[in-house]
Amino acid sequence: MNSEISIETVDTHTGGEPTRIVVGGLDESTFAGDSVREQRDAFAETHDWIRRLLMKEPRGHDNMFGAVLVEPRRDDADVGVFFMDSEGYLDMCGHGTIGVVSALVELGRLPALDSVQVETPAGLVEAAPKYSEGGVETAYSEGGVEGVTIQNVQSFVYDETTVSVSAADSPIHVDIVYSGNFFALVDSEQLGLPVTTEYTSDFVERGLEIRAAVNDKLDITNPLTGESGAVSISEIYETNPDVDRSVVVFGDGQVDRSPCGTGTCAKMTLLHHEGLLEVGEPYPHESIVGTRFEGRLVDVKERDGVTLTTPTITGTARITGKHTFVKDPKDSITGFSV
Ligand code: PYC
Repeated sequence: MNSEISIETVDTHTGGEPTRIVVGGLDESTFAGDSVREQRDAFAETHDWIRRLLMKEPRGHDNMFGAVLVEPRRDDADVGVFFMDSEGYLDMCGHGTIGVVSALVELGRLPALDSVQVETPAGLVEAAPKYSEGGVETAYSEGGVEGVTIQNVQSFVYDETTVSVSAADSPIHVDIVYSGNFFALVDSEQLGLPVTTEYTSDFVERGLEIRAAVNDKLDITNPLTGESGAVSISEIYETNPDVDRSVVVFGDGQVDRSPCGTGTCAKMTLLHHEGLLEVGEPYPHESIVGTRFEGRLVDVKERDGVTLTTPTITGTARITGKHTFVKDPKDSITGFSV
């Protein structure tokens, strides 16, 4: 068969959320840059049709998520990776990083290190795989990776605002938090909806509305980098006596099946800001489908008037398949949504 491409992927899910990881078939010299961020921007400029091909129908679906493995540019990094979704690209992804590190170690493509340094568009993230034999934590095990703990980039509460959304009688309160991506966090009580899958389509509508309203209202500048930014993800959360739950909406209206790694970091950063979470305190966090991450803040410090948290999350990813994606030159369909 004649094909314009031959792209190798390893697919994983982390707490139910997919990551289609591109591990071969792309010529990196065609999207060059001095950092993974620059490589991602070059890819977006010239190879966005590959994102659409892999993320959208008929090869993907509206809730597909992807990661592209690249040579890191930083000397202190072991792996470089950038992330993509149904709409575009995210600077950082927790579930995706857990998926990438688990898959690479499981497949023997990365030595079984205690700690893997991952260069992402948001900065350097540390990933620590955990192994176990018979339920007991061990050093490297043939049995494979049991979980991965990610130490995310430093995170902070950026601002708060109010926006009007169609289903609420009065404007709702939104907290804006950075944790590798800018999040709009909203208490689900304000929308009068419990975080259950019965209301998924309502959450998608509200989540997209909230993101658009905040981005219309605020000009966001990251105080650490001076770069302008925008909210890319809405997180609608429910506070419970046993375990907090959230529904996370991003991309073209996709819903994270995992508790969202960067979303868990954003929520912990907000809770610390409100005096409700101490450094070192475990924070279990549940997704709308009931899967969990265990979060923890490991440090808090002030820099230039900004309170910076260092969040960690632990989750488990499993490999679901390996693919070779092709595109017949006679095939005019390269990715669509319905
Ligand atoms: O796990 O950080 C995450 C994430 C972002 C978007 C989807 N998942």
